[in-house]
Amino acid sequence: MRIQFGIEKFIAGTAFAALSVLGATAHAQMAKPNVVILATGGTIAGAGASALNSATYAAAKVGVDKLIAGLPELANIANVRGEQVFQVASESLTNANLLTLAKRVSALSKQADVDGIVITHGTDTVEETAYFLTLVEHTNKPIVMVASMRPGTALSADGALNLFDAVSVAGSKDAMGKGVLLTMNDTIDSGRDVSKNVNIKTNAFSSQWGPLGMVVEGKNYWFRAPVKRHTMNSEFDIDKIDALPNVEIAMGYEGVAPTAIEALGKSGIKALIHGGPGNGSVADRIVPYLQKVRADGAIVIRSARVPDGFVLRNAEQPDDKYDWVVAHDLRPQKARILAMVALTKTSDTKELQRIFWEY
Ligand code: DAS
Repeated sequence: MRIQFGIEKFIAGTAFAALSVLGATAHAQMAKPNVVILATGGTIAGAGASALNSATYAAAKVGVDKLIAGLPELANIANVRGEQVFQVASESLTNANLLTLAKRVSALSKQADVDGIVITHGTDTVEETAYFLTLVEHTNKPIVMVASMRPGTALSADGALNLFDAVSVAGSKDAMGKGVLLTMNDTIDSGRDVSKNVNIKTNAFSSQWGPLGMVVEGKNYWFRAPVKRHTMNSEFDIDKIDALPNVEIAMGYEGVAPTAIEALGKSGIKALIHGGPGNGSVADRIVPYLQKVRADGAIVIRSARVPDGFVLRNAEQPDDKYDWVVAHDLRPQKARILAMVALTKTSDTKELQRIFWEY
């Protein structure tokens, strides 16, 4: 009986201990946010031939499960799972890819068991995807884009800490309601404002109006909040968008010929972004060609190739007279994103100009 009683007591004790551990683990897991990583490719998934290849490598090689497995520290801050949405270098993404990604983000954001979403992406066009998502995702949950300038195989690779930071921010309640974010190089930028400004350094990204904050050792330090409309305050909803109109860009420069504008005008575009020098200037010889684009029914939007500042309406060109729209502070590539989204709702130039002021 004694032995029997002893064994029963041992089994009971072990079971209790096991349940306590399981309970503690479950509690700990419950205490940690649930973060989904959507992987699309880029350098953060890249691989080079040697540790010295920080700039010569193949992007979009490493799968999301390997990225997660290579960063066991993630398990300390969140319950993480991954989905491989695409595996491409971001310069090759298409409008169809944007819609697929945005619809997956929307579906996940509606799940009660998802607290935040991280999107790993190439650096070349992450600023476009980030702006698109901030315009069309109706959620307050953190959506955090992340990329890297060096592949994980390189000396002083930046991807691992960038990804850790992104998961940390995506699992943070204080990152809610700030629109889509980009975490790179310890910095948290607004997806609307951020652009890639250096094509080969780890401090490649910045916003002309400044970052929103920093993330250091898993803690967020906020210094400002976005004032332009986004996410829950946006009139655009990806769940109601199934196609994006064709919007193209033509640059302005000394000696520019009208060839590109003429060809684009005949290609069925719904809007043409003109990326002019200075304050969105248009060469005298080009004005008639843009007027024809407008006369043929497409919208003309004046942006500037100058990265900072903003295009002033009726300054370099009589926009009221020509019925043109100005892109405010948006660079041509971002003006194209907003124009595509806006044109899913209206082609009225006064409404479009309002949208460019507000978003
Ligand atoms: N080609 C770049 C891209 O995929 C690689 C990178 O920097 O992520 O955007």
